[in-house]
Amino acid sequence: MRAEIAYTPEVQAAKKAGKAIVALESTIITHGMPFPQNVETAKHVENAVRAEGAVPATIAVIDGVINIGLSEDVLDDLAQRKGVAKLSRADFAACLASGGTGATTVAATMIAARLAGIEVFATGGIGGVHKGAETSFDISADLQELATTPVTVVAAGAKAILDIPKTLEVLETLGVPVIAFGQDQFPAFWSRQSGLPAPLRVDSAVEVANMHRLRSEMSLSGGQLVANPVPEEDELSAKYLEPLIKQATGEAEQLGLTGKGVTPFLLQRLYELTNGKSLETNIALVLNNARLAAQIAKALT
Ligand code: PSU
Ligand code: MN
Repeated sequence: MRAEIAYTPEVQAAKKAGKAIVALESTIITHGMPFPQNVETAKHVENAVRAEGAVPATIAVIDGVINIGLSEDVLDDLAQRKGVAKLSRADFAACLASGGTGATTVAATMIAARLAGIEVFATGGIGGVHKGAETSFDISADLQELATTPVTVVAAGAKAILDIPKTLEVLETLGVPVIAFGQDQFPAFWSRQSGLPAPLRVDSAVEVANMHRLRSEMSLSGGQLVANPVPEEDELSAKYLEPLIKQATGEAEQLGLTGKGVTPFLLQRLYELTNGKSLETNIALVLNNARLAAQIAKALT
C-alpha cells in the first residue's frame, strides 16, 4: 500500500523546474467560508500566488487520492459538496484507505505538503487552544503538527474565538517558532493587534526562509508559524468583535458542540453576526498571506 498522490500539470511542471510552490488548504473552502465566496476566494488566492511568481497547490483528498493542486472542475465541485470530511492527522490515512473525499485542515495540509516536497503553506488562521479549554480540553491538532512537520505556515495569527494567550503558551511548550511579520505584537486574525508580544519578529521574507533552512540543517523537527497581520484597511476592531464572539461561543456551548464541529460553527455564526464583515476581512487576510508565502517560497529556491 502506498499513499497515492496526484499532481496537476501546473504543479508537476513547477516541481520539475524547481520553481517556488505554495501549498493551500481546502478546509477553509469547505468549512471556513460559504459558497460561492469560498470558491471565488480560492481562485483569487491561487492567482495571488501566481502574480508573485510562484505556483499554488491547493490540497485535498479526492476519492482516496491526495491531490496536490486542484483543477477548476474539482475545486468547483468540492466547494459545493455537502458533508465533505474535515481531515486532520488522525483521520487522514482512514480517508485514503476507504477511498473517501475530504478537505485538509492546516495539520493535514502540512502532512500532504511535506509528502509532496512543498515547504511553504499559506492559510487564514490556524486552529489553537479554544476558550474554556481548561474544562473542554479542546486544543487543535494544528499545534502539534507545527511541532512535528517541517513546513513554514503563513497565517494571520490566531482568531479571537480562541484563547490566544494559551495558544501562545502551547506553541512555546512545543518549541514552535512564532514569528510576527513586520510588527512586535502577535496579530489576532481579524485585528492587527492581540495585545500580546510575539516571541519573535522578522521583517523580511528572506530572513524567514533563512530560518527555515537553518532549522532543517540543525535537524530541528517541526515547522514555523509566520503571523502576518491583516492589512490595516481590512481589519475589524477587537472591541466590535468581542461581544459577538461571546455570543457565538455561548451558543456553541449551549448546543453542546465538541470536536471538529466547533470551529466551523463559530466561523459561520461570526459571519452572520457581523453581516458578512468577518468574511470580507478573512478574504483580505488570506490574499495577504498568500503573497507573503510566495515571497518566502521564492527566497527558498
Ligand atoms: N480558521 C479559520 N478558517 C478555517 C479554519 C480555521 O479562520 O477554515 C480551519 C483550518 O482548516 C484549521 C481548522 O486547520 O479549521 C482547525 O480546526 P480545529 O479547531 O477543529 O482543529
Ligand atoms: Mn478542536
